[in-house]
Amino acid sequence: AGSSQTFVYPNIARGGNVIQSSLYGNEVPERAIDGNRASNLGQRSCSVTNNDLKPWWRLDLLKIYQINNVTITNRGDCCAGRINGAEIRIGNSLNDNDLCPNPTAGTSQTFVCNGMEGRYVNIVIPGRREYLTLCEVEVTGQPSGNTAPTGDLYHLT
Ligand SMILES: *[C@@H]1O[C@H](CO)[C@@H](O)[C@H](O)[C@H]1NC(C)=O
Ligand SMILES: [Ca+2]
Repeated sequence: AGSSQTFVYPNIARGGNVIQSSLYGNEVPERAIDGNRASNLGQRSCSVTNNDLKPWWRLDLLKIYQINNVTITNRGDCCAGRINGAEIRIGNSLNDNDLCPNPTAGTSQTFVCNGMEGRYVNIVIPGRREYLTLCEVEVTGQPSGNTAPTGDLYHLT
């Protein structure tokens, strides 16, 4: 355990793999799990998709966890409302996931998911064309007793 840890509970997002619906500029999905909450886009710590219909960002925790909290840091220098209506969906596959409370515009917000089980944490903006910007996504949880599904579940249709 690092002594410079900001949070009491380890941030399990740091060890995961990330992918998003598309790439805006150089704002790669890994920036949302770089351990840095800097929220000015110029600080190069935010992920951004293109102006996609239903943009999404997905974290693969590599095994199933019971997830306690998801803390999202929104962009701070502009455009805070773009995250309105975003959903946090947790589950073990792309088609089988459940909703944790919806993010709303603001700086850093914690959503309590109360032990929802899942290998994947999806952040999706349904129903409109939007840029999805995430300056940091932090996740706390414990490994579940269940076995993770195998195979590459990254392919969206
Ligand atoms: C979850 O978030 C709540 C509210 O911010 C906090 O009190 C609690 O310590 C957090 N728990 C974990 C496991 O991160
Ligand atoms: Ca970041």
